[in-house]
Amino acid sequence: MQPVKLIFATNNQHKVDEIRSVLKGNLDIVTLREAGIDQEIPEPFNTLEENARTKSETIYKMTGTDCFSEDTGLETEALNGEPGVKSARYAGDGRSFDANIDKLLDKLRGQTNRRARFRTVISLIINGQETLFEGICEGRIIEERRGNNGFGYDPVFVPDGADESFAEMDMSGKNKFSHRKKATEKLVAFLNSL
Ligand code: ITT
Repeated sequence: MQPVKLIFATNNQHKVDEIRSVLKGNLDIVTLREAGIDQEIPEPFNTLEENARTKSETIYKMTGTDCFSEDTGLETEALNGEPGVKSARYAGDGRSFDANIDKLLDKLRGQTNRRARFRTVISLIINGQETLFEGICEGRIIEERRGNNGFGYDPVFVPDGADESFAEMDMSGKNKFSHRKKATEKLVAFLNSL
């Protein structure tokens, strides 16, 4: 069987590495860079779903090739879901992981409710038809950074059932809990059912 070819509409290499680590067999992921597309896709909306859809629709219209994108947010209970859909630019347009974590830790200082979750929404377009998949990882925000692996908010997020932060785990460790892995597995199951 020919591998299914899909463009992954992202400019985030960490996401590509994580999703490739979950995919096995008949799925050939081509990144935007590998497809020769050098474009920042706007994410203007207030929901992960709409932003994911915009990214995949933009690339589908541009290439005519089946594709998917994902939008992920970190949602904290004490801050009414912040940073949520604004996770990448929480501390400003510089998109600095460090500044974003500093802002989050500042806003949660003194808070006893540290509950948080990562939520990933994947938007898949096959033959012009969109399907959404969601993956959630529940956990908590710790008071100080721990670990150097991963990206984004990984140093301050400890998933339920673990003692280590995501940034203290290797990729297979993160995959035991990961929002992105859960959403990707749903995508794979859907493709296998076609
Ligand atoms: P795209 O090109 O795919 O849009 P992006 O980095 O802009 O890449 P998002 O809009 O989904 O991606 O931004 C989500 C931000 O949330 C991202 O920049 C990280 O700061 C953070 N994030 C996403 N997934 C994460 C994960 O698994 N662990 C830690 N932080 C994560």
